[in-house]
Amino acid sequence: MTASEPAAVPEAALDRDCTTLSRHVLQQAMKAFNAPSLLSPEAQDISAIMNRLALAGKLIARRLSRAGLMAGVLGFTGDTNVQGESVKKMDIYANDVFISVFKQSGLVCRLASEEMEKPYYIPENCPIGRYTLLYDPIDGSSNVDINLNVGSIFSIRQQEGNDLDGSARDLLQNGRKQIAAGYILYGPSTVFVYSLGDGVHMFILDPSLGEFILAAESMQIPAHGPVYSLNEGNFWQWDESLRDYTRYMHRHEGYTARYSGALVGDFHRILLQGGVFIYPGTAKNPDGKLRLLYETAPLAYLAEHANGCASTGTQPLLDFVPTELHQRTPLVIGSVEDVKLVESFIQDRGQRQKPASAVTQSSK
Ligand code: P6P
Repeated sequence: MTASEPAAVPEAALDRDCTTLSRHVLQQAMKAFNAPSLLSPEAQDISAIMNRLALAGKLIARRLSRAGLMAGVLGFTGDTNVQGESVKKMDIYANDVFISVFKQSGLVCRLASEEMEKPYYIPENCPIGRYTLLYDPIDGSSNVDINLNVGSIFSIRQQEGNDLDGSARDLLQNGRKQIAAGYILYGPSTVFVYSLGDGVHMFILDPSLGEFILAAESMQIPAHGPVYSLNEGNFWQWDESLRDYTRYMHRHEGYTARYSGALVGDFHRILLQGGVFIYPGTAKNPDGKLRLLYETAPLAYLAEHANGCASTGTQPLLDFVPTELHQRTPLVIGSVEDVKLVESFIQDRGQRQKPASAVTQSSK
């Protein structure tokens, strides 16, 4: 190579750097909506929505990266939210970021969030935008003050009817009504994972470009994985079937427990490596802690589109019909074999189904 000739950049590396989230979503949207061209309104709309979500992710990632250095980022506001949980300052900041990025967007008429009792309406958008964003702005916010991973979870639905009374009753439908879902994981790198119903795709934020760059397409959850993820601190509050399952995990080789206290991080591990995440109901809270419309249903949508599965323990999670906006459900999600094993303890109790690939150790 002479001094005047540019260094040959491998084609693949250049192409990969050019596969940004916005380019990828437009191609996916064409397929999802059987759109004749990139210019079809639906493809353009969903692409613009995803780009606004990416902007929200960048703004939240930036604030998290400086959390320990800025006043007013860490700690609690002193309020409690509709869930009865203490609100972190970061919860409110992130919630407001999502609202701000969709104002003047003309795309989203309603936003339903873990942090807001009722949906937030953007009136100027409502005559135009037929989309509703359902989101958990910061999932796992107890991790913020200790610099561990947190995430944002989102789900997009199309509004049905005019919702003139502001009851948003059309949102009380099962998870198969979602047209898109995903999450942003704020960890050592900021990761954006989404699906429009044709595969699950992962992007990593390149801060030097300010772009989310494609890292993996059409991700597949392995049929079985070594990880089981649940909070054993609640052991004595569970139904006996979950205690039996946990004892089974303790007695058999090939399993390892991982639990971060943030659903998005624990799910992301399972998306990449396989295994199962469980948040069961307890005697005190039979429906468990996690919320359907903006936590368990979006992740169940991703799990199913990555050849995994998700259930309440007794029915496919995407079939569950909520009765209220902040409906909770138990969650069993991840590798098909591992979810089925949990279900076998819940549904048949003693009828243990050993996964094909699990290795058993002589019982102690
Ligand atoms: P526990 C965070 O508050 C959250 O909603 C999920 O992100 C997480 O998986 C779960 O609750 C942790 O709850 O009861 O184990 O502390």
